[in-house]
Amino acid sequence: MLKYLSLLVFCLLTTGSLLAEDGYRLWLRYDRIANEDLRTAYLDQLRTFRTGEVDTTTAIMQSAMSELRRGLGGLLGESIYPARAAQNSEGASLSLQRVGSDEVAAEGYRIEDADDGIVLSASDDAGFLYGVFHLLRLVQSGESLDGVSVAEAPRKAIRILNHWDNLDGTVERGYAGFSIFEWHTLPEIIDQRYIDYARACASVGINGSVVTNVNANSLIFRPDYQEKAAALAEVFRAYGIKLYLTARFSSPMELGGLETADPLDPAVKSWWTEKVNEIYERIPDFGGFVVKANSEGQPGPREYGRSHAEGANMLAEALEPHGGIVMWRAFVYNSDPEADRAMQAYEEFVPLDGKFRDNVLVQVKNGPIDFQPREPFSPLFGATPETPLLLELQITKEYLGQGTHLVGLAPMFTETLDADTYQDGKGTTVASTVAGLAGVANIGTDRNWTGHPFNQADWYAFGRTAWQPSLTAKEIYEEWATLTYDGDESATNTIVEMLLASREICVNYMTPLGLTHQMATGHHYGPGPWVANLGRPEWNPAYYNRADSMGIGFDRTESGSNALAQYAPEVQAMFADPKTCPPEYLLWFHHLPWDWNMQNGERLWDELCRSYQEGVEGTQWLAEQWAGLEGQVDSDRHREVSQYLQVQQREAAWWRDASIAYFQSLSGLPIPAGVPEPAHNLAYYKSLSYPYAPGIRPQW
Ligand code: BDP
Repeated sequence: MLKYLSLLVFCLLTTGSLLAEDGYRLWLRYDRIANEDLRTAYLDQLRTFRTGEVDTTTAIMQSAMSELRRGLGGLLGESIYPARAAQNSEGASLSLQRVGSDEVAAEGYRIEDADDGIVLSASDDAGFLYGVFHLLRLVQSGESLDGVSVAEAPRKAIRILNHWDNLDGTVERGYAGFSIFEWHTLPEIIDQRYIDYARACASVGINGSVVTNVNANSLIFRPDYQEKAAALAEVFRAYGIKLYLTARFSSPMELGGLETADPLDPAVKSWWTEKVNEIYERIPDFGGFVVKANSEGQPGPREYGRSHAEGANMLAEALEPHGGIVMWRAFVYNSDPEADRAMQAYEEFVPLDGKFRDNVLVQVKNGPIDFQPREPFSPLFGATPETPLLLELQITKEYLGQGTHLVGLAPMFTETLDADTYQDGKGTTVASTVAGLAGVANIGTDRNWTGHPFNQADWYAFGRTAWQPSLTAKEIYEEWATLTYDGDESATNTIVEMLLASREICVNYMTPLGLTHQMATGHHYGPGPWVANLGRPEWNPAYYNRADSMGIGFDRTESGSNALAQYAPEVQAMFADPKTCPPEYLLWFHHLPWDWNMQNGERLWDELCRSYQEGVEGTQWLAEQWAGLEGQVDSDRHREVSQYLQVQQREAAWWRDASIAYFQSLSGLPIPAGVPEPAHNLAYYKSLSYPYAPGIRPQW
């Protein structure tokens, strides 16, 4: 009996870390280091710490010190303590050192292996906090600290999450449960989640959080809601994160009882000024507003014949004395059937360049349309030299299978950031043109925060790219996979390869060769390339694919909408000729006959069909890779991801079959060898409805 019991204990001890892992800790998993030599080496260097002249009583320093103790305590398996309390304070010790901002920039830090131990230097509290997270990351990933020399500072000042969270707890385009912000129980109840959320954000350098939806509700400005927001701001403050709110342009009417929200009306101006003053009384470091105006039914200055600049400036003027900013979204388009939606943001905002106040930033989605699996970069980047821009990325996967598909977004983020706009000569990358990054959060009340366990990697990747846009997707995923799973090097490599390949796989089974916006109505889940009956032309997939019996694609060259002319001449040259246009953008810029000869010698129709098939095969490959990791990653998350991969395989085949069935009904061409016939006829795919996507009310 005793023998079996000890066997059981042995098994539990040896496999313990491969069992129960619910994902709540994200990448901040501070389990004791298994390699004893390594653990002892770290202990020798980090068992004690000295804070010297650094004031550790501020809120941020308290967070930094508590994370340091928690992290090292867990990883080293022993508590760390101040050097002066040590029995023998002679040994090496971690030292914190405050230096001038000429030595280390704001929010930056240095970690060095000096003569008397590891030194963490920073010129401000946030720098120490970020430095602590970096140090923990090194230890957690088993990197030796001998001779360590790290010098980091964020490349972008604004690194902000946009939560599309409603006051009723639902999340617009959220696939991980409900909002983590409990307006019901705030301000009294400070959920541990708020603190852990702030820790996770700070650990990847995120320094701002917009806690309300861009489709805004004026109620957030009522004093009771402000109290609630102030309680969140206090939690965030201790982690270097500023709280921001979305401002509904018509708030002076809805909340203030005014008859207008005209930005030039003195009563409107003073309503906002008072409101802003009120907010700053409660939240002295309030960050400012995000505004979606005159877009998809949201109110805005255009209703009063005023420009976006006049609207933004009115709010900016109220915020300016307090140091607040306005992030005014460029996501605007109208329903003119003749217009090319891809051109509208540029047309609206480029003429306003130079007209915005200094504390206004224009927030631009990565592509000219709307968070598609692939879009070229928005032509606005680099086109407004007088107006600082923010790059808006969607971390939640509205158009990429939502919470159920494994699609790593880092390659998409870096593809945009690295794109050369040529606006100021060669090398004017999107990254170099923007003042910061905003990411639409994918976080909810699910135990693991993001639903699909791999969606955590997108939150991680957003923070890391915002901090340092030159990081490659591979570097980011290596970090994330090492911190998040316990596998050996080959397991980590497999996870990294899966993530790196997954986005292209998704593009292939959803919208290959530059197709875009082919998703079904409303919820954007699943294929609907035939949809042509929606109220506004540019909401219809058929508007984007323009497929008929002759060909497919959207002509954005001179012979078509000429959207291409919005780009610099070098970019135009890259895309203008269908014979040389990179295939991934071909049907974005060109309308071509079905039998068009691709650069690789394939007929366009055949290449299209094969691309869908490649995507489906890619999902099979993902599943095989993951199956091979059984026993190498903890069983809970292994099982969960396996289930999701089955869904993804099934739905990739649905995308392929539905799309091919529809396009074949137009092209009339045979399906090429190697690509299976659709499992059902077109009528079947058209008949499918999908009433389950979050936010959709199931109908009888
Ligand atoms: C679209 C979403 C919609 C958002 C909108 C936006 O479908 O829910 O409100 O973007 O960014 O992609 O404002």
